[in-house]
Amino acid sequence: MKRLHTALITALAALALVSSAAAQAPPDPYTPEAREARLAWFKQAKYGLFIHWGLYAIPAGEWKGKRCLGLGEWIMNRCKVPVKEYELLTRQWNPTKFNADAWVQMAQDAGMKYIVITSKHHDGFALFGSKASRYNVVDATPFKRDILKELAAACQKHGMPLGFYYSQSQDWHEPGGAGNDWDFGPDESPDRKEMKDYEGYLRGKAEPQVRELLTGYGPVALIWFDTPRMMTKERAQRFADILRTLQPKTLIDGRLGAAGDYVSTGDNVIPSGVQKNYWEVPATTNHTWGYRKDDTDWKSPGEIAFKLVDIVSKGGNYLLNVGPMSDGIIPQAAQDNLRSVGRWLKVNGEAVYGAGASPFGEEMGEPSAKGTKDLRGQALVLPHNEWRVTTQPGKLYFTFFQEPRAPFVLPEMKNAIKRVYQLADGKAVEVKEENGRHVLNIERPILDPMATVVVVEIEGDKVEW
Ligand code: FHN
Repeated sequence: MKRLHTALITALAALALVSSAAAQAPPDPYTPEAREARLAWFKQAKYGLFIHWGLYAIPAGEWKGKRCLGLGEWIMNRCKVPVKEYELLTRQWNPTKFNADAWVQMAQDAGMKYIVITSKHHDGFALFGSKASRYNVVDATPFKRDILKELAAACQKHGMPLGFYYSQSQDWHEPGGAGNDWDFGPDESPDRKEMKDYEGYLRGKAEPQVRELLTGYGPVALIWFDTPRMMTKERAQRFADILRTLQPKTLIDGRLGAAGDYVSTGDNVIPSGVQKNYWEVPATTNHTWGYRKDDTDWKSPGEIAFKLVDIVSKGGNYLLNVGPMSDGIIPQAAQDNLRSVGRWLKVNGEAVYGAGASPFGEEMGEPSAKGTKDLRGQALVLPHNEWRVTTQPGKLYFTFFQEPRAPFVLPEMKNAIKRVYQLADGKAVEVKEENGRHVLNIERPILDPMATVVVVEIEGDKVEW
């Protein structure tokens, strides 16, 4: 009896130990619940500013007096500039007009809710002081200022989440990094054997630099990995583990090479319909990411507003890029266009921030009657761009990009309608019932020719059919 009693006490003590250890252990960042919690701010934010900035802003699309076609930040690759030559750009890096506060202020004026900046792009040059490689803004340039430190401080001051783009695979500066075949030969043999000391590069530069980003710059909202060449599951997992250990709340984008927290679509690729998973589209304001002096074909505020609402109505986030010039100034035309959208968002933001996807879908387009497939092999959808729907509990936001037909017949739903009004001025919109359908009489000319939001308040949280 006494033995049984002792055994019971020992078992209870062990149980208490285990449960107190469990209470103290940090929550497992790999659970679906932890992922969902990490994504809460992202789901709310919807619209972010991408910044591609680096040495490539100096040549700005031209090498030795010749235009070098392609993306501005790819100039080293496109014109096969040897490392030793490209490195010399560091001597010219002196962006005296760089002002982190002004950038964050611009993002805020634009209505953007997070910022992601290139901490190191494919050219291998780091915009932050790094012990892992001296090829960085502090150690290799006359400017010496840590761009990311200043931006992180400004973001903290303005309450703006900040994330870092990091090119984990391609590094054209390093013999072991992927992508530089003009100085260091091909990455892989024709039978796909690795030809470089890629492991050495990952362990000696990329992984330590990601650690530096997660330990020296306060809370990091996300790390935006890109072009996962030779990124095996095991290698990608090493990066994921660094993040989950150092900052378990930091999001991983969709281009690490193993499951991130959300899907990153192709550049400028907006899906044709609602997507279930969390997703984000990285997009340009002209046709390049890094600054090119010859690219002035800017998206208009109307185009940007349409894309933003279109993306939100399909359940995604819009990460829209600017490429600052080498003096630190974001091209004025891009700033102006973004600020115009920001003014629209000031009165219409309810239809965007934290808004859910459309419950309908017919407004987005129709599959080609010929059964044609697009470049990705998906059914080709002929888009309709007149209006989009986003949602909040009990509310449907109809955003019109063209003056709607009058009367405008609402899509079918069982819910009773409580109230209909224009979001920008609160003015009531007349609603009638005809043949069992709700019909709106929206005033003409339309209130805001760029985009007018009409709110339909319904009985119940969600649309019912
Ligand atoms: O090669 C990069 C490119 O320079 C740019 O950074 C974009 C942004 O999504 N990502 C890669 C191409 O998809």
